Amino acid sequence: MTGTVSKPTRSITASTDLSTDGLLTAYRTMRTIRDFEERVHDEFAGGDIPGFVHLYAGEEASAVGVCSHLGENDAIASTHRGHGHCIAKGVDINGMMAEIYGRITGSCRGKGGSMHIADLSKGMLGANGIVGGGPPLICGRALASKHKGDGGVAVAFFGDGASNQGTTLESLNLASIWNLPAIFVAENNGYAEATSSTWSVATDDIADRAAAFGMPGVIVDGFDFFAVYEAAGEAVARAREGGGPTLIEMKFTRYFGHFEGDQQLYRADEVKNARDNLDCLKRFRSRVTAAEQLTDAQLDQIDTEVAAGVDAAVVAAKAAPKPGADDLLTDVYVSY
Ligand SMILES: Cc1ncc(C[n+]2csc(CCOP(=O)(O)OP(=O)(O)O)c2C)c(N)n1
Ligand SMILES: [Mg+2]
Repeated sequence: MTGTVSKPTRSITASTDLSTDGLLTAYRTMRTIRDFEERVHDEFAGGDIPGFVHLYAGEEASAVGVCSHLGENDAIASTHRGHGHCIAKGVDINGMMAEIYGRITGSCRGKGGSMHIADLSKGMLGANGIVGGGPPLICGRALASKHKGDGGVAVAFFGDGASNQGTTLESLNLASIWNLPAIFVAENNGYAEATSSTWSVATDDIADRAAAFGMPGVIVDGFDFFAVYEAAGEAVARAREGGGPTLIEMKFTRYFGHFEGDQQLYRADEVKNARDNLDCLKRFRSRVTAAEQLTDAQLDQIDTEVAAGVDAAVVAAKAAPKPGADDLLTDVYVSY
């Protein structure tokens, strides 16, 4: 089962500095990720989507709570479970859906698929099939920003499994000794494939490792958008002001299997409990309606608009052509 929380976990806080528009955008983005993922889950079962697909549903508050603080000058590196990070960083869902279907209209002209969606124009450095591949990338990006003095911050999202990779630990060390504007977001969903983090992670809390690298470490309830938003806001502000890196650990549950097709024989009813009692979208809705910041009608309207947008993305993706033989030798090298 998932790791025991041995320290206070940040949960819902008293207030937020988000405006009405900011709240609406955060909800719309989380809802877009959820609908996108639920739809890809259904479509994958139909057999038209090639390759491996790893879904992010359940973890939306992490991507959106962090990326709400980022702008065009900031960059993120993602994982094999990357759709949510892409959407939160502003990548177009039409291009993403087409990419997942392997169509020429895709974000990477249909040649990357689910695990390799990237959009450098949005500061989205790429989903990544290499577990632990993101942390070194953001050290490079953060170092570049530091040298250029452009105020940019770089964020790596990675899993509990990736937290054990040498690349991640080396990156934490580099970011600290170079005092980089870097943020390391450990998305602890309790499993690396079918292996429980209680078997694979030596400490109960990944955030504890921050002390070994001389940086702040914080544990956040990853189902709670507001707790994520607050913790990420502090980390981003510190990084921008030259205060160096932070390690943030999100604790939550993924709603689908490790990959589409996973029978999930290693877990029982934790998903039902999370969907019923912990879900980030439900909690966001109850909090903002109770505080009279937004109304159910406003949120319902977003639900309707998002569903239509995701539907249109699927229709367009299915209708688009696949790359042809002529496309085999294009996009092989990047021109600088
Ligand atoms: C370097 C490397 N080792 C192993 C794998 C196979 N692999 C793919 S995903 C995964 C588990 C990753 O778990 P975690 O980091 O917790 O991310 P999660 O899938 O839970 O989001 C593994 C071992 C890989 N892709 N790359
Ligand atoms: Mg994991």
